[in-house]
Amino acid sequence: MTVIEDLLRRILWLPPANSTFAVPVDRLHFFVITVTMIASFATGITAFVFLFKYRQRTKNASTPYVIPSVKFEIVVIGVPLFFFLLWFVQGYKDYVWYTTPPANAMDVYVMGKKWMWKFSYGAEGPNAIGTLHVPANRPVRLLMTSRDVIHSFFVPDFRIKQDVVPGRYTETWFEATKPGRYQVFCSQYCGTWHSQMWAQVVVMDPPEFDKWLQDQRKGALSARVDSGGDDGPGFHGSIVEYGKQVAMREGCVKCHSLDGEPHIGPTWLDLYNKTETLEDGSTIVADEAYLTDSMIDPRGRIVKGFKAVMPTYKGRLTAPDSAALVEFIKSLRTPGLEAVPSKEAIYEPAKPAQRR
Ligand code: HEC
Ligand SMILES: [Cu+2]
Repeated sequence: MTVIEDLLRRILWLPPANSTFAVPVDRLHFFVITVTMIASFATGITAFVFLFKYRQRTKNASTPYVIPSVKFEIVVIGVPLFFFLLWFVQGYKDYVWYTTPPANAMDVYVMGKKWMWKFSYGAEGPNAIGTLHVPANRPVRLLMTSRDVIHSFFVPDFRIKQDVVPGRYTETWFEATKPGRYQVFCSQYCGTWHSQMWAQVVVMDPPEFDKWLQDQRKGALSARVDSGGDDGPGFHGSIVEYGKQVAMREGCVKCHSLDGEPHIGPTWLDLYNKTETLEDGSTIVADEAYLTDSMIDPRGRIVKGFKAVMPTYKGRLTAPDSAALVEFIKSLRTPGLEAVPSKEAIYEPAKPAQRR
């Protein structure tokens, strides 16, 4: 990036440019912005000059009838068209680049779900919630799908944004240029905790990344729990296991048993999809939405036979935490009773699409 580009980036409040793609995207952006700014200034100044120059000088002055020359018409239509075509050609070139992952790209499967991002590195590779580790200066292709509604994977520092759609795979790719941590946002409004649907991309030096991946492959076999540090949820294992940890950490299990015995609160065994009778006599099916609501707003619906003593976890659980808790509750089934088909199992990374 040149000094001028860096200055423009600051003036326009753009995030730092940390992928190979960010530079051409910004260049096009600056080009379009500069041309349109100059053109609108010129138009504004012309308007003011005309306002003065062609003001009504006498009471009965009539407006002259102007017939512009052909040359004038050509310039007025031609110049904007020329710039438009330049933008188009440049934009098209960038677009083709952006939508064509290089053949040597590393594949990572991305799954969006309310309200978390899950990353997996193929069959033997590790899984991670909330943190995507990638090497610097190597292309990475993301094969993305959603488990529920439309989400969108947005990394401002990389200038990539791609919708993530249930029932089909979308892809995008990037090549990060600088080791560091970068914020991922969901940019499709997807429900209560959309604003917290965050993840992090951790860009590592390639040798460091290779070592990390190897360690993770070993660790994935023994479902290792790493306590995380500042790595977000920091668990590179199954989401159910992670949910269990959250339940321990938050003390849910002090009031909820996992073995079918009611305690201070109802048991979590076979709770999922159960028809629950509430205090006012109405019934409700304990689906994902109900389970989530019960954590945010426990006083909203009180289960019959229990006291309203559950504290609210609104603001205390992150979105991935509550999603993982729901998955944990869903996993608690009496042996023999038909298991809830875990959507995790249904989520099978599809074969990588034919490379272009
Ligand atoms: C102080 C005890 C207590 C703690 C701690 C507690 N709960 Fe509860 N919970 C209850 C009680 C009592 C009820 C039943 C009354 C009600 O619906 O509010 C309940 C109800 C629920 C329900 C609805 C159950 C049903 O049968 O419909 C869910 C889901 C739930 N809790 C989840 C959680 C989670 C997740 C945590 C931890 C993050 C948690 N609870 C922590 C006492 C507790
Ligand atoms: Cu989302």
